[in-house]
Amino acid sequence: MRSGFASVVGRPNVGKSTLVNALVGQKVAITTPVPGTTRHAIRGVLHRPADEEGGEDAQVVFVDTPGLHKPQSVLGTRMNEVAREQLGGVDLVIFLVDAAAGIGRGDAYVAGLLADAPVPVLAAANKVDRLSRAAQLPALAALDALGDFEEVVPISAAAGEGLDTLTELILARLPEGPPYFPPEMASDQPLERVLAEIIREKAIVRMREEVPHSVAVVVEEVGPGESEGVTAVHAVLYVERQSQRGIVIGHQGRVLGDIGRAAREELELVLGSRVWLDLRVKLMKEWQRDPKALQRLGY
Ligand SMILES: Nc1nc2c(ncn2[C@@H]2O[C@H](COP(=O)(O)OP(=O)(O)OP(=O)(O)O)[C@@H](O)[C@H]2O)c(=O)[nH]1
Ligand SMILES: [Mg+2]
Repeated sequence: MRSGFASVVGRPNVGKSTLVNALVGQKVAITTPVPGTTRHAIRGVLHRPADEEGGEDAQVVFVDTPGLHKPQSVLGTRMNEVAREQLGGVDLVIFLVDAAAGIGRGDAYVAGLLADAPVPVLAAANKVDRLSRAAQLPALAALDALGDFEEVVPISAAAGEGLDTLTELILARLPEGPPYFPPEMASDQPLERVLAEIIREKAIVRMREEVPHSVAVVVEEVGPGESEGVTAVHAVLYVERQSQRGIVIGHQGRVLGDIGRAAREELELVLGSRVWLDLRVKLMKEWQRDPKALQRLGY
């Protein structure tokens, strides 16, 4: 069988997590319109059995990474490190850009880092569903000019365009190898992390400006609830400043209530049971700038 690891890297918000979810065929990473959403390296596994026409079994472990950016906090620096660590120890790298937003300096910076990558790089221009065919060509040319890539392909992670082609290009570059994950595993993330990320996603999309970046979620306990068939999830949503507490809770607790309801719906799907969500808001002053706090929060 063929198997291997493929990292997805790029500047924030280009659609890396959306792409990994689409390639894996299920949600393994949260996605939001806010740049800087992904904070960990998240492995998502595509299990592909040999098809009828022959071929062989394959397993691709995609690695979603934080967007590479100019850091403004210890967290930002840590996120960049996490992404850069995933340029090594993999079989290939997928360099993703947002073709609809235009290819710019942030992309050129990432391309510069990839120039030293010891593995083949496939470049993909994402979000082409937002571009006319005529507008795709200059975008692809601009991407091609950024480096020495094995291939440059147009895709839409959200609309599913070009993903079969991209998958074939990836599979063709994987070595013979063993399966790295058992067939039932789609992600390497521990359950508590998966649940915390879902809650964070629901919070981020209800926040503005700097608040999404100040939110961290820790799931402290998952266990049987008080009534039969209910799972109790105890979670803490951390903010950095006293003023953010009020924003997250909202007038008469409405914002927190909305976050909790949206999160609970998805937690129930993941856990396959009814969920009682105990979600508390706590202040951890300036945690983004505090290495000890980062460690406590799992970053
Ligand atoms: N129109 C369109 N939108 C897309 C596409 N792919 C992703 N998006 C949107 O782009 C936004 C960012 O997507 P993410 O997948 O979270 O981006 P990311 O690169 O993982 O971002 P960070 O984790 O912040 O670095 C979301 O609103 C997605 O819905 C696409 O192919 N077409
Ligand atoms: Mg992401």
